[in-house]
Parts: sequence; C-alpha cells; structure tokens
Amino acid sequence: MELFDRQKDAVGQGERTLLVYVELSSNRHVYNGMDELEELANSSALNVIKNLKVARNYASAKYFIGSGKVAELAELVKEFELDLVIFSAELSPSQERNLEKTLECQVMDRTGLILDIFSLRARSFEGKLQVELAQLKHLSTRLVRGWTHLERQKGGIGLRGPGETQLETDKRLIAVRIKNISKRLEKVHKQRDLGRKSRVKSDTPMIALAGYTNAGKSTLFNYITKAEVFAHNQLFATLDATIRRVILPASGEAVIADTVGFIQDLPHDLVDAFKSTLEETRQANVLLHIVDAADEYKVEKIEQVHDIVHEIDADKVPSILVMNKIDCLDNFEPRIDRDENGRIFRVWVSAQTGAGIDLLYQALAEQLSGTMTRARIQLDVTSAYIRSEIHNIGYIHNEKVDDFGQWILEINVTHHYLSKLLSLKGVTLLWEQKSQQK
Ligand SMILES: Nc1nc2c(ncn2[C@@H]2O[C@H](COP(=O)(O)OP(=O)(O)OP(=O)(O)O)[C@@H](O)[C@H]2O)c(=O)[nH]1
Ligand SMILES: [Mg+2]
Repeated sequence: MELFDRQKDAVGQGERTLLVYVELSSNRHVYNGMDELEELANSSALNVIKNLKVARNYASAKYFIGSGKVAELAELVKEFELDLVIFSAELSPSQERNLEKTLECQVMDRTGLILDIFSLRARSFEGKLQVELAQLKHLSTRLVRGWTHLERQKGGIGLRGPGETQLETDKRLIAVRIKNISKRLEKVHKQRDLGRKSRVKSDTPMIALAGYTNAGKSTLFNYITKAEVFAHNQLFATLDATIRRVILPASGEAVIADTVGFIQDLPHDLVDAFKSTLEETRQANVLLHIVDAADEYKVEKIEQVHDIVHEIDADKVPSILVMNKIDCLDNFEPRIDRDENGRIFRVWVSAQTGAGIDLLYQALAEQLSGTMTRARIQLDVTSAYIRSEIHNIGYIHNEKVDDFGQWILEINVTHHYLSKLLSLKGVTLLWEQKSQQK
C-alpha cells in the first residue's frame, strides 16, 4: 500500500494544473472528454485550478493550438501561478517543447498523464515492468527527436518511475533497458503461461472481470473473494490482473481475475504494453463485463469495451453483462435478463450492497455448466470427514444418512473435483449426470 499512501499524501498538494481540452473536428465523437481528463488529473493527485476548452479545425504545427490561444494560456499560467498545463491532444515532442518555452511551465499530454497514473498504481512485479517499458518507449521517441530538457532532473509528475532514477538521457542506455525489461517480461509471461496451463488441465473454470474503468470491478471482486483489492473512486485503480481461487455457491471451485479498466482512446502503445494483463480475459471461460448502470455514458462505454475485447481477441469468450451500482438507480430491483434462447446475457446487481449477487452466482453456474457435473456419491462411515470439504468446495443439493450410517450426497462440482473425490478411499459414485459440454 506504499504507493497508495504516497498518492494520498499528494492529494491537494499536487502541481497547480490547467487542463486544456482540444476539440478537433476529428474527435467530436469523444464523449465527456473534459470530465474524463479532469478525473484522470484527479487520479494523479493534481490540483486542477482551471480548465479550458479550445476548438480547432486542424492541429497547428508549432503549438497544436493557435498562437493567440497560447498567449491567453500564458497569461493564465502567470495569473494563477500554475506549474503544469495538460493537453487532451497528443502533442509531438516539438509542440510540447514550444509550448513549455512560451508558457514557462511544464506541459504534458494525455498519454504522459496516463503513464504517470500507471506508474503510481502498478503494484505487481509484472505491472511495474510493463509501466516502465511503456514509459521508456514513450521517452525514447522524444529523445530521438531531440527532447533534451529531461536533463533538468526535476522529479514529480511525468518524471516519476524512470524519471526519478538518473534519467538516462542517452538513447543507447534506454534501448538497453528496454531490451532488458522485455526479456524479463517474457520470462514472467512464460511463468504465467505455465500457471494457466495447469489451470486448464485441472479443469477449474476461469472467470474474468472486465470493463470500463470505475465500473466497480474490484468492488465486485472483493465482494466475491472477500479479499482486499484496492478499490477506489479513481481511474485505473487496478493495474494488473489479480487472480484468486474461490468457491462459488452453486458452481463451486473457480478462478476469478480482476483486470485493468478500459478507457476511451487508450494510447495504442499502452494497449500493447498491457495486453498481457488482459490475457486472462482471453483465456477465461466466462467474461463478466461490468458496467456502471448509473453512468449516463454507459452505452458508449459498453461499445468501447466491446471494441477492445475484439481487439485482444477475446470476443469468443462467452460474456455476461453485469449492470452494477443499481443502488444508485431509483427503485431498481436486481434481476436477470435472458435472450430469446433463454440464455442469460445480463444481470443487474450492486457490488456495494450485495443485491443481486445471488443471481450472478446463478448466472455463472448456468454459464459454467459445461465444466460442471452433477453426481450422487456415497461416503462410507470412515470417510464422513470428506463431507465438510465438499461443503466448502462444491455445492450440495441434497444429503442424507442411509440405514448403514453412510452419507449420500447429491452434489454439483467440476469434473476435475469429482475425479479427485472418487480417487479417495471410501467414496463411491452412485450416479452422474453430465451436463452438455460446451
Ligand atoms: N454506489 C455504488 N458504488 C459502487 C458500486 N460498486 C462500486 N462502486 C464504487 O465505484 C468506485 C469504483 O469502484 P472500483 O471497484 O474501484 O472500480 P474498477 O472497475 O475496479 O475501476 P478500475 O480498477 O479503475 O478499472 C468506488 O468508489 C466504488 O466504491 C455499487 O454497486 N454501488
Ligand atoms: Mg479495479
């Protein structure tokens, strides 16, 4: 939690910031752009003093925006003693440099800001490596084009992470580090692959939570696993997939993965760098697509997530829409929606109050039935102790003791778990009904 503390300490003490949202004819489709930029800035613990919208028909070469506007900004910077100006648009290194010279303060674009948030939030070894890789790549394009004022060695936003260590302005050194990190990442990925293979072999179903940032994935993950995963009303609270083994009512043993949130116009470099954290999504048996049902832009966000799911090749994974935060809607009861074939495609819940989570478990059990089986087993008198384990691992529909003091249980468990049980002494299979395989 060290990163969180550092971040919390910084709230309200962050750089005095001006946000400039540039509306181009090409990005009019972007919804809620200014609000999102502001949320990003808040997530990075910046002190946003002012924000400004600028409309342009095209990007100018020197400053991106017109020089008249730049003069206006320069006055604002003086008047409000600002430290930082953030542009929603992708600035070229030379535009950034020109703006810094004229405005006499630090200038950053949205990619730089997202990278900064990533560097504050990455917790796992892999997450940190990936952020560093993305930062170094972002930096190296700037160095190639002669971005030299990194030598100022100023700490703070944009220069965290690799910026804090003796920022090797030397292109060659950066290249070496990029190579190094890539190699280490490759190793981590291989280990992950191995872990995944053993999961596939063990037949344990995998559930991946995915969705737009701030939709409530980690809150739901926490509710289900009762684990303490960082859930906070900030963008990108989760940066690396967090995986837990859980025992779900009705469907039993499963593996559940929380993932990094999606965001519109995520710089492409970053999508690449974070692909492996989304890999869980591709490997999953079920994808729970979490949506903030109270968000006025939910329709657009659902589409964005669909696009990215397609981009990472995860659209073959069966998915269920989880409409979360129904406690924020007026008089809304939890419910399940089915399509014309009777398949569950949407469940309405509140991860915060727990309303509807039982319906979600039911939906998961239905969706996972391909990996599940229903069976009747008998435990002889000496093996009755196994019963309490089954209670924890699987789902017991019925149980009774027969005339000989033996337990007869009707259970729902994974194929894998059933075969494990049957290999134990004193456990006998009386009957098994295999559900249809997917
Ligand atoms: N009212 C209400 N708030 C919720 C609910 N679920 C989550 N939240 C809040 O929404 C905010 C975001 O929740 P997170 O679980 O961190 O969201 P996330 O999808 O994991 O976000 P990222 O990790 O940034 O992608 C937090 O302030 C939660 O307390 C809910 O059912 N009802
Ligand atoms: Mg999260």
